[in-house]
Amino acid sequence: MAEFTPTPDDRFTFGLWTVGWQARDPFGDATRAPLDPVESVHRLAELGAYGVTFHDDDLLAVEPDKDTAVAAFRKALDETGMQVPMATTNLFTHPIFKDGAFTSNDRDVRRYALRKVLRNLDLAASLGARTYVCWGGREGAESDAAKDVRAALGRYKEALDLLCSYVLDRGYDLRFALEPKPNEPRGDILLPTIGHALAFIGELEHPEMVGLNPEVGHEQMAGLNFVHGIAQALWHGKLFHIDLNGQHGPKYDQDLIFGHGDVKSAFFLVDLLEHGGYDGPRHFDYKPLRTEDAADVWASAAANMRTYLILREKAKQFRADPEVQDALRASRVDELAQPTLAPGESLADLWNDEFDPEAAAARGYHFTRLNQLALEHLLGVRG
Ligand code: GLT
Ligand code: MN
Ligand code: MN
Repeated sequence: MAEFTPTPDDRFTFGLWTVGWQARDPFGDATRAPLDPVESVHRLAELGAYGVTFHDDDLLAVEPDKDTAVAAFRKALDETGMQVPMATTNLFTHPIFKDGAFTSNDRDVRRYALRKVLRNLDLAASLGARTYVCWGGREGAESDAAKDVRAALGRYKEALDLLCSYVLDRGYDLRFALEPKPNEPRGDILLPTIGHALAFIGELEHPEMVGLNPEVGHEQMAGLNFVHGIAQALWHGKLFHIDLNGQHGPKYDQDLIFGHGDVKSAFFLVDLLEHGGYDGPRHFDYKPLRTEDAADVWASAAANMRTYLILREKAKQFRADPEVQDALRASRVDELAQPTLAPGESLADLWNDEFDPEAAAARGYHFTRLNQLALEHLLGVRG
């Protein structure tokens, strides 16, 4: 259906490492050939995407010379009008980072990691990126004896403070977004959840320059409610960017297509993003299944965007349905926005309430009706 055909106005973006994933896993070799980033830019543009994102090393997938690779990438961007709203550094593939980058026990490695980020920050800024993601997949440990976590957090803060001061010195229009993940590849990763990362940001020298890039599957791996996490990130003004994908509960990081995991959570997530004030790119960080061939990769990229658009339409219909509006009122969802004390009231005024706790306790909230209405919209039997 044409209404579910993406356009750049929808601001869908993809990491080069997503469609370019060769499907190597801990048990098996690659099932797909390397993909030229130039081809990815063109194919994604044809599918209606708005932009691409990249790690420094992603640009070298088929062309080993950095200058040549960057020139070809820039040309593809110019030819297609594709944007680069976000960039990041690969601080996890090379064996040098086996004990982490910013928090490696080896000081020389920490210094090398900073240089690797600085180099790519210049490139990111020159391509117009506004967000710089830090996913610390190798920042962690397998043994509690191996890592002094308090010292590691000190080094993590030191790295971010230095990177912020560099961006300020250069006058770049860039902000950092931390991406939490509980585990994998490390046994335990530092800043494992949205909540841990938010608390950490409060300790930084430039907290206003650092926010979050939460990923659906990373919170769900920890059994957490992603929609609640995103709502809290929005409440703190810290949802700088988002990684959309799918996950079936607490297990290894599946990076499924958006909506191919917990579809009900995906529905409420789209509802929140569309009606909750997030105006950044809708970035897909997924992996085409290892079983898929080169052509299937593009079908999977299209599926992410189509699923988002379908859910966006469903969320709109849900909000517009008079029965849903009635159910929301009956459940008093809107009453929560009302401050508990009226303007001018003080705690002393609470004593004037005439209130029957037993009668209030007996009243139902009718949440079942609301949930069933959401489910029926999602299943396509309403609207
Ligand atoms: C890696 C990871 C993702 C991060 C990427 C950004 S790299 O693919 O699994 O979740 O977003 O560094
Ligand atoms: Mn991610
Ligand atoms: Mn992931």
